[in-house]
Amino acid sequence: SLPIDDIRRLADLHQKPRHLHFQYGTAGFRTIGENLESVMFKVGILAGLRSKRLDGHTIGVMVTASHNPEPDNGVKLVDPRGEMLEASWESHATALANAADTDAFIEVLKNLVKTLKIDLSKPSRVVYARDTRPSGPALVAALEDGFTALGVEARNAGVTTTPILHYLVRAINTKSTKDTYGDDSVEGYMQKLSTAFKKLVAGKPASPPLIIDCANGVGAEAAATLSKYLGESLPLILLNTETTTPGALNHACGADFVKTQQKIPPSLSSHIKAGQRACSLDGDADRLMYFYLDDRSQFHMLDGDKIAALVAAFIVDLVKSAGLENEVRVGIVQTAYANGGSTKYLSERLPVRCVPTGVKHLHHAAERYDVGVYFEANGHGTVLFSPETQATLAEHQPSTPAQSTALNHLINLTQVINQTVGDALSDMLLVEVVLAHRSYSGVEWDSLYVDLPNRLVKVVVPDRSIFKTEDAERRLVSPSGLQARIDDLTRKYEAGRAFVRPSGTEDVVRVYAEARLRAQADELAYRVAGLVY
Ligand code: NG1
Ligand code: ZN
Repeated sequence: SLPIDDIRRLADLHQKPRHLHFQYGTAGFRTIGENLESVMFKVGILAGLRSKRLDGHTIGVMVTASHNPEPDNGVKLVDPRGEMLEASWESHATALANAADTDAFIEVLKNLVKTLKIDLSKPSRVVYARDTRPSGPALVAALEDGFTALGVEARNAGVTTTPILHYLVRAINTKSTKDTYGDDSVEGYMQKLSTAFKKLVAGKPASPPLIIDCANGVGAEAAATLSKYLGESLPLILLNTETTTPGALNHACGADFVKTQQKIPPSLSSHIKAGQRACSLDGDADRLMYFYLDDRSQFHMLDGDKIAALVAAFIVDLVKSAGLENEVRVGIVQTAYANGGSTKYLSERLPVRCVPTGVKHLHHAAERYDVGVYFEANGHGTVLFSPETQATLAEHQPSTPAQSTALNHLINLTQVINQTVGDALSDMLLVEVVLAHRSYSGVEWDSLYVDLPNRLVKVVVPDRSIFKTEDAERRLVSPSGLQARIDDLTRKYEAGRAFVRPSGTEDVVRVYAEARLRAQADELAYRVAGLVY
């Protein structure tokens, strides 16, 4: 049975602040770090229960608030294959987090054990990590109390990136099996990525050093380690690596800044020269934005949509060259935020699906293709090779040297890509591989298609729950009549497209608009926002 005395004693130390309500949303629990202690303790216990439910397989816990401001923090669980927590458990997490006091919490726990048929005699194993936020150590201590309360075998992965934690979960759970994913250490991960990368770029002209804006976050440490493994194969210049300077994290830098401001982080301007490219990570290194300055020093952004277009076209060509076009179908998954220019370009070449915001939706849709490429416009994404496709690649007998080369490239791509979750550093290597193979600079990559000018605005409303959507969040069903008014407005703009949806991570409604001309996209966004307000 549950160790009630231990749970009660420790739960009393981590009381829920009375006035707060918590919600396990698209990014787990996320709010001001100071408010999260009780949640962390409970998540520690929940992770242990999930492990017991899954026969002692290792569950991951990541403490991060990604691209959000430094005072925020958050926590999410990672399932044994390195994927997001199964959706049905999100409501269990929410129920536990909102139990008002220790008695109520123990009641909810007992109910969960009963309804989920959890065998408490099973072992429970968890691996956990945090990003560089100042609130991290105290929150991790509360999490560890949760592990202690249930008697979880917990492994501390220290301060590391979200995608590395996902990798570790998968590597631990596949250790000494035929599906082994790599050595379960940061070094194992770096070794895996860099070995595959070096094979993929062998014989290509040396790349000029690549500037990485590390958002003053945990990506700085991971990138420094990766750089050692890459050596001459890809020289890196790391900027915004101030992980201990108060207030620096994600401040006027990082992938979210680049995407939302559509400009170069000021801290980079003196480092990047005309014609050069660079990239930005977010605060936990799972989002990646590229950009370059043209020869007139004009800024151009290469976002998740551009990455998807670059990578998908490359994989399609390799599949053809390997003689596998009848066996291996490549498809794309996007969200409503994908630029209309990218959707047009991609759908002329490949099957494209649109799904609601949130990695779990993208990931699951991508699993339905033989090779599923998914990227959010904000730079979060990866490529999934189905188990059948990986077997096909391993068994296929190429009939020409060209087929053999293409096949090896595909196999190496499965190694350089973090298939558990989007990983800025792995995605960066992937982009650099394609650029090297295509002999593209930023200019040629950018010219695959032209982005429609677009504008994203936030609207604070009294109650965002009245906004309900359909058609992958592209249309509103409630408040009634609002969608018709948005349609009327949108029709007036050439290539106009606009949609409204409630944010899953902030207490706001988001309005997105695009149109042929910059001024029109801005005007449409502000007029739609006016309808919402
Ligand atoms: P919300 O707040 O639901 O729009 C944001 C991002 C998502 C996704 C999640 C999870 C935008 C417009 N939205 O979601 O794409 O990354 O955070 O972190 O960028
Ligand atoms: Zn992130």
